[in-house]
Amino acid sequence: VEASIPEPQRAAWLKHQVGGFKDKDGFESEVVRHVETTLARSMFNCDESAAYSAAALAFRDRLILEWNRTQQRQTYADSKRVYYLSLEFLMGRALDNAMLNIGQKDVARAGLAELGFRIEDVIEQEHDAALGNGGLGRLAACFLDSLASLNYPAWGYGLRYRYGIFKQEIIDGYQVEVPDYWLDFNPWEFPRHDIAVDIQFYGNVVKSTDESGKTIATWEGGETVKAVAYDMPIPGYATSTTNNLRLWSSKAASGEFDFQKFNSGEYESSVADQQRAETISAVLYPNDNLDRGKELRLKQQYFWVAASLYDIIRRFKKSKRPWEEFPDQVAIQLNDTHPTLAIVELQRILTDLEGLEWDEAWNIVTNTFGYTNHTVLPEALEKWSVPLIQHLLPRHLQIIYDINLEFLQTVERQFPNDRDILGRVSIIEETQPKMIRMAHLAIVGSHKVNGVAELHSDLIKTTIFKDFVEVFGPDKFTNVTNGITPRRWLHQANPRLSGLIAAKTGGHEFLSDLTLLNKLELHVDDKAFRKEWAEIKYANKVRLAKHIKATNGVTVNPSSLFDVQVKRIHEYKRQQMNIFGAIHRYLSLKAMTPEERKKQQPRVSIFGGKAAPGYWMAKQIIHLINNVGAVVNNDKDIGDLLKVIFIEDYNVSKAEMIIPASDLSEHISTAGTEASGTSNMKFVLNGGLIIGTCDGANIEITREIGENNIFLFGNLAEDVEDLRHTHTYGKHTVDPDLARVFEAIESGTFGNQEDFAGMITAVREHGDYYLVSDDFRSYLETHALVDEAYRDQEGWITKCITSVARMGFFSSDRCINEYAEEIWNVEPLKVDDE
Ligand code: NBG
Repeated sequence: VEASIPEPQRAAWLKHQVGGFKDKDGFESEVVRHVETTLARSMFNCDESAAYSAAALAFRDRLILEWNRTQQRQTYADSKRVYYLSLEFLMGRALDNAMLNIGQKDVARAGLAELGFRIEDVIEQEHDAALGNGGLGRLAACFLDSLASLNYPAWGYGLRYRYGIFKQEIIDGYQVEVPDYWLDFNPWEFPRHDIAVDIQFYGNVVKSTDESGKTIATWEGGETVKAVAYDMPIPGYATSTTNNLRLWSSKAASGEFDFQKFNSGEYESSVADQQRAETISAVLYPNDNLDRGKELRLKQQYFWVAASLYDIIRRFKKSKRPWEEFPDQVAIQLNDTHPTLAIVELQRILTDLEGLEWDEAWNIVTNTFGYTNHTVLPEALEKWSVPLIQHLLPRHLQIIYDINLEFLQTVERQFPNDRDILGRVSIIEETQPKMIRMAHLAIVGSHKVNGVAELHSDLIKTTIFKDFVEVFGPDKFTNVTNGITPRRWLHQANPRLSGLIAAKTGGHEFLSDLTLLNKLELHVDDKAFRKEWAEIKYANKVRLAKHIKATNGVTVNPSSLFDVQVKRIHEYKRQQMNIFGAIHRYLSLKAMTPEERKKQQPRVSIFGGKAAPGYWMAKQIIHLINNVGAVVNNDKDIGDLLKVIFIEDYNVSKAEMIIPASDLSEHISTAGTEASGTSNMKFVLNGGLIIGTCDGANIEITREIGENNIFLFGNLAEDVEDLRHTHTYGKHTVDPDLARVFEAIESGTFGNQEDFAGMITAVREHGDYYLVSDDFRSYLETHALVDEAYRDQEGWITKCITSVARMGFFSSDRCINEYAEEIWNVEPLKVDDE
């Protein structure tokens, strides 16, 4: 429907168009206006939370105007757009980011001060938007920032979960999950009640023949649920481009509730349909790197994918182009296999609804999609049971079978003498029940498949997707090493360091071109610069120490070496090895004379991260860390020499405080298991060093910053398989130092030994799948090297500065440009260009 204002009335519009605040005064009057009208408060009733709300609304108003201009410009230019489909967007807070990206933080600081508030306190009021689990979700958020900052016409599509990742509380050393209800007040979203799509589930397929004798399949009946759009503006840094993140919320298709039932007294069941529908987008599944195959999760995936495709196609149709031009106008990136049903849904729309021939449709589909793989862990690879898909999406199951049939026929022609390959590459796994391998479907339905770091991209080509390289050739598989946005992870998280770097590199240009950091190497010997560098690190550690005091009640000395491991708790990430190492350190210190102790490097071992609620071993690891802390932190012999801290509820905002305060961070996954890791990049960018395995992006970080600036240890990916074979199930001889640690745990030093039996058994009895014992010695030795290196403070600072100078490669801007050129074939489009 045409809804534009007729020419004669446009003058009135232009006259009254608002522009958003321009300066401090304008900002203040917007804040006061929002406090007094939008929030219905006054200067006698304005706390920090109200000040936050009003400041956020003032910025939101500005953003939405830029948003409108960007959308108008992109519609008018009608060039190719990118759609990033992700079930997770771990955005964190928006206000600070908005202020910095549009360059108005100083204005806001001064304005808020005049109105009686400290900007830092106001920023702290915001609840994190935590619609993700870990690295995968945060990567999507960094990508949105880069896409907007580089002026790419791009949209994110996701789900508007009512509950994001749970809030973690630590009670008596145990993790307790508390729901994260974050939508109470969210000024950053715009409900679009006019943009609603009906989504179908269940029902059955009816076949008929048309006049020409062609079979027509129609999907009929079943349940309908409404998808309502909520938009979040994504401001680019130092540009007018403000892109859109569209999140779908589920509602009952037929109004609020069933009035007939209500009137006839069936009050409860009258709301049941509504609740059933709203359940779809109610909650984020809290598993990281684990697939559980739940029906509701499949419903979420189809609901989101179908609504997004409907929206994308509606936009494409506005330009009245022929279908064959779809891949020239639309690039869709699948963030892991979660949105893979989009491949099937597009094929269904093109053939069943738009009447295209199968081959013509399939050509469009495969040229539209790109698939990013984020893990090789078998337990994380998605499979859906055939009966479940049959039940929920009967027509899609038929199409999947047809896709598979066509695919296997070409493979058979290609390898006529190899019967086994068919079974290995098939989209259907012939188990009981049969399973659909979503990664296989994603590969077959995309024109490019990429891994997220070099080692990972090589591994997928030589292990899990080996046969597909044979089938499609090597060019379909590529690598795009992950990156992070320097805006949030340096400028926002560490403003003083960002300022110092700006002073030495000629302004804040490096935030748009991170390779400019290399200018820092010229100043590595500059005394005053080094001094300020050290002071900034110290101040960041003081800030973290205050947080630890306030939340854990433990006093830590900011002069100690801060040794940090913050990430989701997972056996493959080996937090257990870290805490075993800390126990080893504790036992060694205890065994020393007071004289010997004086020579030791004081350390604070800092942990943080959530365990999936159903991941028993991960919860045991958290429990052990807390119990070790309770013993060590109160041991008078030890004092400042060792503290063990677990920081509750690790999230994006906590990361922004913790990362700038680290001296050493741990990225110690079993080689070959961590696809990339992205916090490793954040820590180095903030002037901290790494202890890590030769895994994921650690390898490329080493190549960029130099082997002398990183503490690598442990077995290599290529040796892991063989090592596992040497482990005898039932009686594995563990490293003697590790055995001493186990003895201490088993003698009850850290509480009831039975609470930790599982962690020990996994190593000693169950084959030590993650090679904790194999790597323990070299881990301890490398930590000894770290202590030695840290004692030489000047040498340490040189390593830190040099590393930061060489981190330019890890900007998500570089990463997004690679996707744009090698996978999407899209060009930037500046809002102000005519
Ligand atoms: C995660 C990997 C990380 C990687 C992020 C982003 C999944 C399935 N994978 O190593 O474990 O950094 O993806 O690519 O969450």
